[in-house]
Amino acid sequence: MSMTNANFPMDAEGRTYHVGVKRGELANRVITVGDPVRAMILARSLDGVDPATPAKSVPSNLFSLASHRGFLTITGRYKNVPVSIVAIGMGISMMDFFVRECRAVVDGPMLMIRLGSCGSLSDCKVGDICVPSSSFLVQRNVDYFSEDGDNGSPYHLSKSVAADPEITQVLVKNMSAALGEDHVWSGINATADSFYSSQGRQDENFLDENQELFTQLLAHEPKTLTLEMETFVLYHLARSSTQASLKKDSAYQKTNGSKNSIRAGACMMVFAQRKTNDFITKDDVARVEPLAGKGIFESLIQVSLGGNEELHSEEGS
Ligand code: R1P
Repeated sequence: MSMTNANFPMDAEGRTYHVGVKRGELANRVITVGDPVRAMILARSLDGVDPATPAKSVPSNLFSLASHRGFLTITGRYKNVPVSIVAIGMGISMMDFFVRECRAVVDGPMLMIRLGSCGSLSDCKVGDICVPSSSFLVQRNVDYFSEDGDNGSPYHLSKSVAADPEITQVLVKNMSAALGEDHVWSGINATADSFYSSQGRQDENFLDENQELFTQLLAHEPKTLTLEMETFVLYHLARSSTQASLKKDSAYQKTNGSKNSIRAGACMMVFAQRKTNDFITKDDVARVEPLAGKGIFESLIQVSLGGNEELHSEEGS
C-alpha cells in the first residue's frame, strides 16, 4: 500500500493508514468494540443477516474490511439505519487511530458509542453493565520512577471529560430494558494506560508503587465505578473534534464546512470484579454480549445525528 501525505497518510484510493477505511465504507453512526469476535457477534443483529451465521465469521452479505494493523470494520443497517461496527483492539493509541481516521472519511455529524469490557472497583458485579457519564485518564508518571529524586506522585489523574448526556441517558434506558435495571450502573469511568500498573494490579517483577491506587482514584472521583483502557480518549477526542468544528475560520471549517463533528458515549460489561477478585465466565459473556448488543444498537439509532440527517444517513450504506 503506497501512501501520500506524511501528515495524514492515505493511499491513492483515500484509505487511511491504519483503520484502512475510505469514504463511503463507514456509516455516520458507529459502534466501537475492542474484540473482533464481539464485532462479529454484534453484526448478527444487523438487517438481513442469517442468525445461523457461524461464530467468528463476518456475515457474507455485509461490507467488511480487516486492516493490516488489526482493525475490523463491518458496515450494514440496523432497522434500516446505516451503522458500522469497528473493532479496534486495545488501548488509548488504538482509540486515537479509530476516532481520527474514521472522522477523516465521513461527512457530516457522527455518533460513536463504545461497547467494551472493564474491571469494577465498585459494587458492580461481573456481567453487569456500566454507563459512564464521564471518564478520566490514569497515566503512569514515568518521571516518578527516574533516578533523580522527587517527581510528584506515581500516577497522574486527569480531569474528567463528559460523554454526550443524551447518549448516556438513552444507553441507560436501553441497557436497563435489555438486562434489567438492577444490572445497569451510572457513574464515572477511569481509563488507564496499562492493564497492569495503572489499574492497580500487583506485579512483583516491576516497581509500580500502586498499592494505594484505588483509594486515590476514589478520592479523585468518588463515583468511579470502572477501569478500562479506551473510553477517556473517545470522550476527549469527540469534544476536541467538536471544538475544532466550532472554531470560526479554522482550517477545519475551511476543509470540512460544518461537520458538527462527534457525539460520543460508552458502556462496558464488567468482566473483572477487582474487590472480590471474581472473573466473568465464558457462559456469562455469551449471555450478556448479545443483550448489550441490542441495547447499544437501539441507542445508536434513537439519538438524532443532528444536521442534515437524511443526507448523511445514506452514507456508508
Ligand atoms: C483488556 O483486557 C481490554 O479489555 C477492555 C479494556 O479496555 C482493554 O482493551 O476493553 P475491550 O473488551 O473493549 O477490549
